[in-house]
Amino acid sequence: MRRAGRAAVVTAVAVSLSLGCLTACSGGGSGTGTKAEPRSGDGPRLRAEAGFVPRPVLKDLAAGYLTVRNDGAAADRLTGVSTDLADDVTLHTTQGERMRAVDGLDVPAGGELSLARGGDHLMLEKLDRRPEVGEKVSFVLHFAESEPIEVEVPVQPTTYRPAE
Ligand SMILES: [Cu+2]
Repeated sequence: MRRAGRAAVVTAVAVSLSLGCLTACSGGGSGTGTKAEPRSGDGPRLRAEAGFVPRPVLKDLAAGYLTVRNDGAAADRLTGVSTDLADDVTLHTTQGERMRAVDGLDVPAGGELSLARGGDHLMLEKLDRRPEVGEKVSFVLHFAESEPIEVEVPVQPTTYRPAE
């Protein structure tokens, strides 16, 4: 019985910690709408950098590319993405000629996750519409550790490649 009691206390602490995080997250959204400051120096510190969506050829499938930089001391992991353009967004990796869905993509400490043609990318399915070149698509990136990041990327011509 004692043992069970202690386990229950540990669980309660874990729950209150995660509730604290939830409160902090939703509190952060009521400010100016810019991204929240990192909570401490030892965690991941992420920012999303300009990406793009090539104008899809069909209405049912599009790709998304962007870079997530991590200036923090801990790694994080992109675990999901949402957008109002499409019902489904999956994370894809490319192996040889084949794409494969994965449940997360690592953002290394002091490094970056680069989503680019021929490599890891976002796969958008069941689009609401076929977006025009110049239109902005907004993504919300969800991470294992960090708060979600919202990023807007432009629609580029279908065969566009960024200059490197
Ligand atoms: Cu794909």
